[in-house]
Amino acid sequence: MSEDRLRIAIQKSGRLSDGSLDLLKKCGLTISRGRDKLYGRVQEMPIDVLLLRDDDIPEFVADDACDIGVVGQNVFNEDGLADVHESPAEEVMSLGFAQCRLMLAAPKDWDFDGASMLEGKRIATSYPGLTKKWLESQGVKARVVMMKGSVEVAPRLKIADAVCDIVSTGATLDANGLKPVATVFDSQALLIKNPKPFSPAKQEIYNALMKRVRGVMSSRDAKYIMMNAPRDAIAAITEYLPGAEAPTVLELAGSPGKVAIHAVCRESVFWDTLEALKKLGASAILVLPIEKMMA
Ligand code: PRT
Ligand code: ZN
Repeated sequence: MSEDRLRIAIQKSGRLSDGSLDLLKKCGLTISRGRDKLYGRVQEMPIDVLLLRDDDIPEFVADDACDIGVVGQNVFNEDGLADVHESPAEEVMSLGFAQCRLMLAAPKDWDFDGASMLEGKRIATSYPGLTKKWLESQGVKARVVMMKGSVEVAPRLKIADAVCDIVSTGATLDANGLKPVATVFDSQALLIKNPKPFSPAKQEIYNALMKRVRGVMSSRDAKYIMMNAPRDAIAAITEYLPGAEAPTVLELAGSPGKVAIHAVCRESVFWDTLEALKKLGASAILVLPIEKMMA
């Protein structure tokens, strides 16, 4: 690996992999993977991709083995609380996928009425740092039992009274006779970077990539919306468009009282918005996806 290539760490296989690869793809990067499948080379830009266990990503990025990485905010913050890096990796931006919550869950038959119920109890978790921090913020003293996996079975095995685990749909908790009772931490995929300054060549690659990442992020929910509308409804319609900047207003040939309005909406456009626009006099409303965007 050359010094002048930007090294990106992503999860090899797991819940962050598809989102991470998809982001790189949307940035126009194709990765040719090495035979060991642990290393990939990007064809379009001087970038190398390292495919790792997610738990190793904060360390690889903090310790110069990689320049940037994609990891769950939960794993990053837990790693930060362990305080093992001289200069930890820095957060760059949230990436909007792999959303989940670290939640406190108790047996379904608990009549849970607040964190104080956990006083003196044993809580099994793979996230002892985040769990202890939350317990402290609640003023509760409980015993935290560290488990690397299968946390949800701890109460049944009498290893713990409750658990603090990652929840997405809640089906795993439910299948194990547990119910979520409090949110400890909200998480999603996070882009992190090495804290030290890059060489000028690397900084240039990083800047170019970030420009694309920001473009992908801002076009994710963005839509291009077009409609015809009465000229006197322009102000009301503009106000109604979600997250739109000044729209383009065009003359409609042969209809002096009407105009065409075109706008980029930065937030999702739902059916109720279209219905409201219609009530304001809009017709022939079209909502189109935006593939790429650059400010
Ligand atoms: O092998 P490697 O170490 O790389 O992967 P891993 O098994 O440690 O992690 P992985 O791939 O399971 O998760 C990677 C990251 O995805 C996590 O750190 C979170 O940031 C995020 N994420 C999003 C999740 C979930 N959703 C999720 N549902 N991580 C784990 N889960 C597990 C959870 O632990 C529980 O066992 O899924 C189960 C609950 O799911 P539901 O849908 O039943 O609630
Ligand atoms: Zn892991």
